[in-house]
Amino acid sequence: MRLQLQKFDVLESTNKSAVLAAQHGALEGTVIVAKKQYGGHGRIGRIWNSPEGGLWFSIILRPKIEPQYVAQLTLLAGVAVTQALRSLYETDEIFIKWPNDILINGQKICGILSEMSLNEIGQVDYAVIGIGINVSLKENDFPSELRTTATSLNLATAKNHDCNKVLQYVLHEIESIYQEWLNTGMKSVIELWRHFNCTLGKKINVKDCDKIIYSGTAIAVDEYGALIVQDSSGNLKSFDFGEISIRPVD
Ligand code: BT5
Repeated sequence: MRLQLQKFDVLESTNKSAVLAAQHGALEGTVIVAKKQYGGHGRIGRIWNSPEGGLWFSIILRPKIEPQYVAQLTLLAGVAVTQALRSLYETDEIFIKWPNDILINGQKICGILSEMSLNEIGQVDYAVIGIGINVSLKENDFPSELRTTATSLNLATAKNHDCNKVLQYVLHEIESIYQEWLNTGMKSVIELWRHFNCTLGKKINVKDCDKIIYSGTAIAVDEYGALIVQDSSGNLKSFDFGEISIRPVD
C-alpha cells in the first residue's frame, strides 16, 4: 500500500470526504486528515466531538475480500492504534473495549468508524476506516457530559506529543498489520486484539439504543469480529458491530 496524505484545516467529516473520494476512484492508501471537523460522527449518527488538538483522519482501503470479513478491519485498526499509542506513549494502560473504543485508565481516547461499499458482484469496493484520537485536547475542549468518560492522551499521560507524530506512528502500524492480514489472515490480529482487550471475561449488558437486550459474560470474539456473550443459563449469543453498545454490569 502506498500512503498518500491529504491534509485540511477544517472538514465536515474526514469519513464523509473519504467516502466521496473513494467513490471517485481514490486509491487504496489515501489518507484524509483534518485539524478539526464540524460534523464528525460516530456510529448511528452519534456526534463525535472534534475540535483542534485531536487527530481526525480516515484511510481508504480496497481489500479483495467478502463483505462479511470487513468488520475485521475495525478490529485491525483498533489493534494498530493501541500498539502505536502504547509504543509512543510508553504505557501498557491502553486497552480496547469491543468493538471500537480505545481507553486509557477506563476513559475513551479514541473511536473508530468503518464504512464500506460493495461493487456489482458483491465484493468490497472500498472500506473507509475513520479514526479519531484525542491527542492534546484540554479538559475544557470536551463538552461537560464527556468529561468523566473521555480524556486525551496528553492529559492522561502528562506527555506532550503532537498530532503529526501520533499520525506517523499509527499509519506505520496500520500499514504493517494490514499487510500481514492480507498475507496471512486474521489469526495474528485476533491474538493481538485478545491481548489488548478489556472486554472478554467481563459481565456486560448489551444495549440496543438505551434498552438492555441481553446480559451475560463476554467470552469470545469470532472471526467476523462478533462478540459472543454467555448468559447465566449457559446460552450463547453473538452480537455484531453496528447498532449495539455494551456496558459493564454495575
Ligand atoms: C465512535 O463512535 O467511537 C467512532 C468515532 C469515529 C470518529 C472519527 S474522527 C475521523 C472520522 N470522521 C468522522 O466523522 N468520524 C471518524 P461511537 O462508538 O458511536 O461513539 C460515539 C460516542 O463517543 C458519543 O456518543 C460520545 O458519547 C462519545 N464521544 C464523542 N466525541 C468524543 C471524543 N472526542 N472523545 C471521546 N468520546 C467521545
